[in-house]
Amino acid sequence: MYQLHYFPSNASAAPHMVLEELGLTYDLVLVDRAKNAQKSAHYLKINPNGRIPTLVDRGLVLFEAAAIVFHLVDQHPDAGLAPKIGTPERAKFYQWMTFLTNSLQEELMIWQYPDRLTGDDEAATEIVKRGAEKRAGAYLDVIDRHLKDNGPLFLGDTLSAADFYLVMLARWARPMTNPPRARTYVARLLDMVTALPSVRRAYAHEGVPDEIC
Ligand SMILES: N[C@@H](CCC(=O)N[C@@H](CS)C(=O)NCC(=O)O)C(=O)O
Repeated sequence: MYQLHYFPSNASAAPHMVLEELGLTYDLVLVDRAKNAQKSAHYLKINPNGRIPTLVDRGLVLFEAAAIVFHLVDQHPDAGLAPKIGTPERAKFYQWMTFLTNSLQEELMIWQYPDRLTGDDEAATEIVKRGAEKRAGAYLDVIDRHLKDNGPLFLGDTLSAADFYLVMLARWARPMTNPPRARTYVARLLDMVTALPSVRRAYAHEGVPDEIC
C-alpha cells in the first residue's frame, strides 16, 4: 500500500495523477503547508529537505517527485506509462522527464519564489523573477515545437508519465505573462490530459477547481 504525502497542487500532483492512472490503492496524507508541517520534526524524518511530496512504499521512503514517478511506472510496466528500458523511446522519455523536472520545474520555482535567492532586495527580486519567467517561457517554447512536430503527446500518440508532469507544471505557471496555454501544441496536450478521468479524480481529491491548467 502506497502513502503519498501531499499538499493540493504541489509537486505531489504528478505522482498523484500517476497513482490514479495506474489504478492503484493508496493513502493520501496531507502535509499542511499552511501550518508549515513540511518543516516539522516528524516530516523531516521522511523528507530531510522539508519539501512535498514523499512516497512511502512499505519499507521504502522516497522523495523527489520525478523519482516517485519513475518508481511507480517501473513497478507497473504493463501499464505502459514509460517505454521499455533500453529502447530509444525510453531514452527520449528520460530526456523529457529530466528537462521537465530539472530545467522547467526549477525555473518555475525561482520565478515563484525569487526572494529565496535575493532576500529583501526588491530590485534584485524583480530582476530574478523576470529572468526566470523568460527562461521558463523559452523552455515551454521548446516543448511546444517538439509537440508540434512529434505530438500530440511527449511520445507521440502514446501517453506517458511526462504528460502528467507537464500538466502539474502548467498549473503552477498559469500566472505567467505568457502562460503555457498560449502555446497551441502545449494547449492541445493539456486539453487531452486534463480530460482523463485519472487527472480529474486526482485534482478533485485535492480540492482543485475544474479548470486545472
Ligand atoms: N525537487 C522537489 C521539489 C519539491 C518542492 O519544492 N515542493 C514544494 C511544493 S511544490 C515544497 O514542498 N515547498 C515547501 C517549502 O519549500 O517549504 C521535487 O520535485 O519533489
